[in-house]
Amino acid sequence: MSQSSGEGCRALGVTPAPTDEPLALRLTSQDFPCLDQFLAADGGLTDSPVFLTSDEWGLVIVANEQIIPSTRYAVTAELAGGAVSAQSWITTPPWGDVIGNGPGALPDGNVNFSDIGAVVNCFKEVLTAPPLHRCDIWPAAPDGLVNFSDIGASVEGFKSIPYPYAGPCP
Ligand SMILES: [Ca+2]
Repeated sequence: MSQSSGEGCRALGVTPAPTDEPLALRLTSQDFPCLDQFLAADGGLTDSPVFLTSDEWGLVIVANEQIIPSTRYAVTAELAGGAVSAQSWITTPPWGDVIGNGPGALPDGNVNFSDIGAVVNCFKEVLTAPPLHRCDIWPAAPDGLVNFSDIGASVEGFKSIPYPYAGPCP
């Protein structure tokens, strides 16, 4: 079984179960039937399967325009030849949800001042700030930067303003 977590409202974390056989990781979503792609080693998405061992995969962070808040994704581990080894499901936390309750805690489904503060800490490069992929929530394709726009996005999430961008299906 691969383990998956909603690392952030714009990021998935995927860790394949230990196996000697190389496997590919396929990403789909019941919410968006057009999404059917494979993970690349760097967390990008590609149309062709990439076969790696679980050691080579490690923890893969997927953070791009296909990963949007409050959406249920499925990750399927596939062996060469097409056999399915395991499937796991992940639901991303709501728009603006960056951290949970306590140091290093994953998003908990509530968007409050702690989440805004966490993005501010990322912006200020405070040592205890969450990792970049949790704070980099703006724009549609996260740009690898945390700036006032990301802070503003977390404030919008806190105000329950809907996620502004299209999903994985144009
Ligand atoms: Ca950003």
